Amino acid sequence: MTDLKERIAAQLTAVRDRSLGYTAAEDDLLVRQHSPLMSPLVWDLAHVGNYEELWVLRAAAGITPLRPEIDDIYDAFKTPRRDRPALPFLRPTEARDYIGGVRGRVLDVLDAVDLADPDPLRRDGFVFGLVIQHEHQHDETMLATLQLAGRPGVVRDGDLPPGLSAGPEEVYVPEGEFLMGTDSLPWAYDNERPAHRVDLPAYWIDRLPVGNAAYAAFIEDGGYHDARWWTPEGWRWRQENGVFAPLFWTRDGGAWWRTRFGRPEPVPMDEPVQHVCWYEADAYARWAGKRLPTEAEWEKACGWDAAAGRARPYPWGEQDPTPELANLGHRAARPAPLGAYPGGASPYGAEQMVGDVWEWTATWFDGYPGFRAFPYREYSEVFFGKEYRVLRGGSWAADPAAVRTTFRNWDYPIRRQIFTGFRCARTASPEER
Ligand code: AVJ
Ligand code: FE
Repeated sequence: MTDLKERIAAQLTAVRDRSLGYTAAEDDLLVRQHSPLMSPLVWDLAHVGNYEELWVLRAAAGITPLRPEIDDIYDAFKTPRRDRPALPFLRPTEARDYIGGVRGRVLDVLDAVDLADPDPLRRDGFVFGLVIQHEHQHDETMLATLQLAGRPGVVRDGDLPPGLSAGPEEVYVPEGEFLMGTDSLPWAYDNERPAHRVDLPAYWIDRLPVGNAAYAAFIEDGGYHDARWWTPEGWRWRQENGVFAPLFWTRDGGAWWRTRFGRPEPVPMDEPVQHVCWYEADAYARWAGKRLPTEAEWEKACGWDAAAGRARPYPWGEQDPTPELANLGHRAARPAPLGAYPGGASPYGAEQMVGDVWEWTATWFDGYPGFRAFPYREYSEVFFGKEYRVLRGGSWAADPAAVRTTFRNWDYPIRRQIFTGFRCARTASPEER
């Protein structure tokens, strides 16, 4: 086997071990719905197998459908999440058998395939990258479900580096063009393409994500009770839902507590805030005298190397993420303290851009100029428009295989169960340029 094939095989195994680990639970936990926002866990599990069957076995390798009668059950567009409990989905044992059977054949296809074949599904193993990233994304979704279920102990609680770095509150990004998106990363999704020049005025962006201490100051300053800081839609959302703090936070006397995977603990004031929706992030930014960065501002601050005239795949460069560079890959069930990754800084000096928490941006999810759907419209194109806001950077529950400078995620502005925080930005004033 070639190096690439070995890497693909190892990644397929690693992501499947994680999926099976997170669903190594009693049947009842897996078939029940824990929130109308989420699928039953065993639906996610068989859905990743069905996706693998559709794309690797049928589309790329032309293999006859194994179980065509279940396709509709696992089509995310046929049944919204809240209605999935009523589907005749495979029960846990059957689901594990099914995805195991698919996986065996996928490995046979991998063995036989020519990764230099110009067919765009096969070239550079694109279709394997597609299913690996897809399964990682569902693992993150399953974790959000397990947290809503209050399930403790699902993620190991590994060590994370201490918050060490000192530096300015904001870093400066001078005016100028940069190259957004990519034409060259072989496993990039359609929505990351094509690379295109974007010219931005000078701006400041927070060196670090907004932390719990700063966010608590917003709450204590009455931020949730002052319509000035909120957009009209955000204010309506806040009032209708009676929200006064991030999801999973409660007040006990003078102290903030949070429930993390079913276990209450004092809110660690040195961690990035997470479980805030776009409206909350946007309101905080206005309160702080700033705004959310646009998606382009976020990407330039993350990866643009002006001296080299090139975008970096990660803020620190080409090297794959390591535990010293970023908090990715489910090392612990939480973001690392602010300032834990000075070595992971971007050329402009922004830290923790990748890992820890997804970061809300000001931008609606849309296609780049010249966008072409590949391999199917329902991955990204059907979500374009003014309904979803772009999230960037990946969380502690994202995997390195599905995070990079150009990687785009998106969600409704009301979503809070996802592992999401934010940082602020502001346009540089003329005197600052
Ligand atoms: C990119 C995370 C918004 O979970 O809906 C999973 C990823 N696409 N299966 C989602 C996805 C198809 C998607 N997000
Ligand atoms: Fe999916």
